[in-house]
Amino acid sequence: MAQQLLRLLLRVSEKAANVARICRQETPLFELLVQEKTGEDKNKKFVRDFKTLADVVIQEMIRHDVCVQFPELKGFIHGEESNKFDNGLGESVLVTVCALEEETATMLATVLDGNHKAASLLAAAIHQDLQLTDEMAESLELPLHPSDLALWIDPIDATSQYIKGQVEVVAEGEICPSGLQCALVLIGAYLRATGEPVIGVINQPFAERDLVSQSWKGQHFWGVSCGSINAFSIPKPICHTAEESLSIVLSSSEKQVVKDALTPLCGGRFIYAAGAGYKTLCVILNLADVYVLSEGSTFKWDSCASHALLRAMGGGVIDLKESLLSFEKDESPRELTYHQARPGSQGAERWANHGGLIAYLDNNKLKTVIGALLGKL
Ligand code: 2IP
Ligand code: CA
Repeated sequence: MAQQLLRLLLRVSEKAANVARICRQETPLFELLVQEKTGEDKNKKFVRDFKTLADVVIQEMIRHDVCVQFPELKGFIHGEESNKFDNGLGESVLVTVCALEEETATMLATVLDGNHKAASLLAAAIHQDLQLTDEMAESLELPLHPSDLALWIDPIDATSQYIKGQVEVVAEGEICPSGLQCALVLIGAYLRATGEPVIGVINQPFAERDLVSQSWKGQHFWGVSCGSINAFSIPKPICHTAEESLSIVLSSSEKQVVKDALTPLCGGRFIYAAGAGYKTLCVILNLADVYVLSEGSTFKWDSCASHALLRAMGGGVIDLKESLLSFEKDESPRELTYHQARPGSQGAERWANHGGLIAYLDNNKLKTVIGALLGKL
């Protein structure tokens, strides 16, 4: 049943976070991560670049571990990355996680241009048997069958922040505008039939740094929304204040016309942060009221996990353009769905959230924001 799936997703998200941390902590991997390959060197190597490989490896590890326990999900686990790597000589290799650590290390060494040290370190992290205890998740019973579900994985959201590795120091309860804290592992499950997001797991590998050892501690969040069951693990109580001014989190690249339309709602005091996943997490943690994005620059894997969490908490993520149209017709806002590719689009664009989005917890605040954007986009 799906409660076992939730527990497994929590475990694999922790393994994924661990791989992300190890790639920054272990010198042979870190050197590859920050190395920029240019010119001839870039074309000769098997690896397009190591940061892509780190993403792919995490995605394939999640796919492998989930399929071992839930074979019915085979073919229904989708992610941001393709696991096919090409070199300039027309050769290609499929990056897969093998049954044995040694086999995975051998496969990785071929894409890492014979770097056995890096390959072994990575394979060890992938095959680690990591446990994660979450009492609330363990006591939950879910009326869902894994064979009705499919997954979207974003192995590392805000990859550029992950590579740059900047450390932002902010007070507790404040939003990080950028830095390692914005990098997240996102795993969302949706219903194959309707595309409704039902289980969300978010793991933040770099949540807190120990000042003495300089090592990072992560944190994770989950939410489940199916039928009458709405459960979530959010450490802080949610307090919906009746404040008049809204706190709105935006991408630093948001359009001026959108900011102008929203200025009366927040006095122009916008909050900017990196990462689509992280901005949505800010709404989940009640650090912001809404995340507004007018562009189609996010994808199903960016929003599925946090959407399930927000639904569990009474909020959601809507398609902005469609919801503006339905608002005019006095209809309810349109929630994003996850099962259908956009007809006529190619590649990743098929899975873009084309109409932009608004992530929200409070319905009234959502309506206020839609009202302010009406006729402005
Ligand atoms: C990206 C990443 C970017 C974000 C974009 C996501 O995912 O999170 O930071 O842009 O929407 O798709 P912005 O920070 O302007 O919101 P990835 O890093 O996985 O490509
Ligand atoms: Ca992403």
